[in-house]
Amino acid sequence: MKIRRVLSIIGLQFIGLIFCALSEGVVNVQCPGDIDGDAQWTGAEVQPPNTQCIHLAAGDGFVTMADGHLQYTFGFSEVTGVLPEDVMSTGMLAAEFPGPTIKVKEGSNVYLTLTNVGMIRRPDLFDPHSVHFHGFPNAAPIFDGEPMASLAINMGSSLTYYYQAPEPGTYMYHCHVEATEHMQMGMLANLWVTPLQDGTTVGGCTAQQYVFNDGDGSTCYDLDFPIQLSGFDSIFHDLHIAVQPLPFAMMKDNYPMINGRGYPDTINPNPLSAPAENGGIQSQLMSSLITATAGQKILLRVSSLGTVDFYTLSVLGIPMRVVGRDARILRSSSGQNLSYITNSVTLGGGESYDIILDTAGIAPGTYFLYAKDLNNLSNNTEDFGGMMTEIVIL
Ligand SMILES: [Cu+2]
Repeated sequence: MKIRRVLSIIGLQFIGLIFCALSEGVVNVQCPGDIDGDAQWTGAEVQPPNTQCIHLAAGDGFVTMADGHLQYTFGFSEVTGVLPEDVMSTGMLAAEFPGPTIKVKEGSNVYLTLTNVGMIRRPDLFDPHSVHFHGFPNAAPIFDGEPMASLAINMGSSLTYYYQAPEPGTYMYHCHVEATEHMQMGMLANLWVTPLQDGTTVGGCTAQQYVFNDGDGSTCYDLDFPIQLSGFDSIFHDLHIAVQPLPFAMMKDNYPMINGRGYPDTINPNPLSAPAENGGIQSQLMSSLITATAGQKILLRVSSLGTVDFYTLSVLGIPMRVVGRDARILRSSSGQNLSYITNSVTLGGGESYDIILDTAGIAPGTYFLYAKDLNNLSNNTEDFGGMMTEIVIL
């Protein structure tokens, strides 16, 4: 009894120390030309050419599954534009799922600051976090985010990653600290690099948007949509918030999702309602509803950051042309176009596909994009859900 009391006092002091440390956290943002540290250029601040700044927070939060089940999460949140003194309070319990989409231009100098705001609902955890650009050609391993070969960021600390964006395509990013746990808990997001060819007319592409520097307009598109696949194992998440041992070897996803939601939440065009446990912060911002006018070319930027399963995706009624894979254009070494039409693609974790749906000649109506493995079309025990969304052709 005595020992338990001593331990609980030590525990309380420890938690107190953590919160003192967090409130004293100094947020340092490196962004050339930005004087007030909000990672934006306003007033007299001058943006250097080809420079992009981003500020993310890493912490915890809550999301709601399509059947109403609440899940505790870790995640990234957007704090670009927030003054340094407000970043800790803004980022706490604000984890988004998926995290904010990063869209950068080929050739840009990118300064990404990550601030670890701590896990407020698990104050016993003092996990660092990192940003890992998956499949991305980093010039130096120091900014790779893989914690054994580079840096990870402790609670109350910030680090500015620097990247040049040399290769256009569809990438993804995630935290690489204790990756199985932190990725399963929701530290996942989309990362896109747009090509220098954008803004020019090549091969009659009036939209002037391309997946790659194709030289012939063959990867031209009118609209692009994120399709990020992942799954939650609700037992793992429930044990996490209950401060219980985590059964890594038993991990089994029972909530398959697109962009952090199961059907029919995928077709809700708005952010989902904020869970009360988040204090009114919306955490599932990304809709997967795809709307286009007949004749437009839709680019699906498909990526998987599932930690358990492979997923097979299909679109009914519209041919899927695969033009890129893992952020590389499908071309032979002699320049031959190797794109192909299919009716399904299968992705393991960390893989991406660039798929163009040409809706010329497609009758207006509602089409489905869905996982062909039927066990992924459910929200745990609720049927007709999971990894599915709708494509509305007007
Ligand atoms: Cu992490």
